[in-house]
Amino acid sequence: MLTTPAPLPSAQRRTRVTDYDAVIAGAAFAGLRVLYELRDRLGLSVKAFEAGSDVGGTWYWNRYPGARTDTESWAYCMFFDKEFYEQWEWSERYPPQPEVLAHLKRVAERHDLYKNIEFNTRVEAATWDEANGIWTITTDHGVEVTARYFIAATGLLSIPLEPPFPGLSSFKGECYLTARWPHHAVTFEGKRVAVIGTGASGVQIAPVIAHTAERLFLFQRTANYVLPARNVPLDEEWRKELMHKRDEIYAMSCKQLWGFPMEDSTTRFADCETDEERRFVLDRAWEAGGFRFLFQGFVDMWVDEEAARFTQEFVHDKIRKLVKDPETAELLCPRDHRLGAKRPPLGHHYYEMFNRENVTLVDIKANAIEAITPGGLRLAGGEEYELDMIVLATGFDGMVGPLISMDVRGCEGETLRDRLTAAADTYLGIAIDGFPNMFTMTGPKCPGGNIPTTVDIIADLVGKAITHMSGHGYDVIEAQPEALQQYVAQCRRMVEPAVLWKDGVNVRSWLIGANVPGRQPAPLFWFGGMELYTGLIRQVIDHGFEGFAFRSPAKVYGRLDGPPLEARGNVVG
Ligand code: NA7
Repeated sequence: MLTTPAPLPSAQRRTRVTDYDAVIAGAAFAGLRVLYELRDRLGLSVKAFEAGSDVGGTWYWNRYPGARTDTESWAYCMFFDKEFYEQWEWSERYPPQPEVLAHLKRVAERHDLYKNIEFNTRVEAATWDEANGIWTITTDHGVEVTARYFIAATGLLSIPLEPPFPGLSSFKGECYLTARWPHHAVTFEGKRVAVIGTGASGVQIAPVIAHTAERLFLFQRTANYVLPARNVPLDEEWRKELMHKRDEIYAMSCKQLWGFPMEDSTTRFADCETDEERRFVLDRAWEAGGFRFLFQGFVDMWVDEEAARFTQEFVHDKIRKLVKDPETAELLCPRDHRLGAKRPPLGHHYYEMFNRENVTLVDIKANAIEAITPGGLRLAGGEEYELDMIVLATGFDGMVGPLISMDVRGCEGETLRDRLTAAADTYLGIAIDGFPNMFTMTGPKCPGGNIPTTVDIIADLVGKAITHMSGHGYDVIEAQPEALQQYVAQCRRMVEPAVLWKDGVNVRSWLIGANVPGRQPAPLFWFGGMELYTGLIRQVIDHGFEGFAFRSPAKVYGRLDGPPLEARGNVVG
């Protein structure tokens, strides 16, 4: 494992120039997968930089109690290593954070990926040199390296939004961001705890806190549709059955709308003649647990007004049955948006939690948090809450944030920051015109849902594109602007008729970037389903990388016609 010296004051910084074929920013699912692709399958020299002290990304930082996947374990994994897939033993239907982290570490160990990763090191900048066809990548330690390819594997949800509450630093108690949960143990016993936010993070952590805290105040601005996860341990028989179905599970994931190995429903709302039949369809999906409710209910629920309304009332009825206090139940019923406008969290006895004596739901929709005070929190209406701890589960600058957190400069000095804040657009989620030889592993408009499936497909395409370049003697690959625009238009066309777009803007859905102050909402994902996307990728590859342009700059530095510079010990002081 390589280590980085402590940063020097800028005046004393020594610049160490090394050359790699590819530099990767990030070492989680995407970074590890693409590192394997480029180093082991293509034989390139690759360097990865990772801000954390170990692999994992989201699963490294979001180590809050209760954190676990919302995807079933048998699909939330590294598919590329079949032998490993068949050996790894998941304990539950939805594995907890430490298990996902262990899975990623084991993959990195098995393939000796650690030796190519420099930890505690953040990529700060990347600058394209058109004349020489190279990227210069600068880290927060002041180290500069050059590479032909720059791969941003910086994740979707790695940049938390700055909590907007005045007075936060004055708070005298403990304060934690779920997205930056500390490594030391945190106890809730006997404490008065506030959780702010009812997205997936708040919904996961709250029931765990409720278990031991003296009091839990859950501050809710927008009521969410919390679907029952129906988590269970995997018994030996089930596990064995799944372990041998890797190919089948992967193939199913590559077909399903959101990349999950499940059958999509073909039942239309109008197919059912009576409300009883409709309730039967939804009940079956509700009991199946997790995202099955989204995909195994009505196929037209996302676009049919009546289906969406019926589904909304169905969930309201469930909430009223689960939550004993009628006033709390009504507050928990989402009324300002239909299911599908926000990413629904999965609940692990979430609604049942409100039946505990020590839990209070605080509605802040019309009575916002005005300030954090030294002793707690104050609402605009003047109500004060005395607190020992505040947990902030207030969301992320999804997709765009991780990319614009680096100062990336492409052709003619154009910055990725300007480009993506103006329009969160890429070609296939992978490439952007004006930023040659750069690939984004989960760029805006990549397929959403099960990210391990997405990054597997994208890593494969990146590998094939680079192989294609070597075979044809090309030095530079770049998305064609027309192809990007066509792809973006297709993404928009698919979203505009959907509940996500119609209701999502008003309720600040992060899936369309509507939660980031000052940002113009836009679809952040390809919502056309995995089958269409994989078909598109096949077409791109079969047609000689349709939508990409290839060229050779006047002079190319570090051609791949000898051992990589690093192997030759070419370190320039
Ligand atoms: P989310 O889903 O973006 O949820 C953030 C929550 O924080 C949401 O309930 C927000 O309310 C709330 N929030 C944000 N700002 C405020 C302010 N100023 N006042 C009150 N409440 C606020 O983030 P998560 O981390 O839970 O989940 C993100 C993804 O991680 C998830 O979808 C999975 O893919 C994994 P709002 O709804 O905007 O009213």
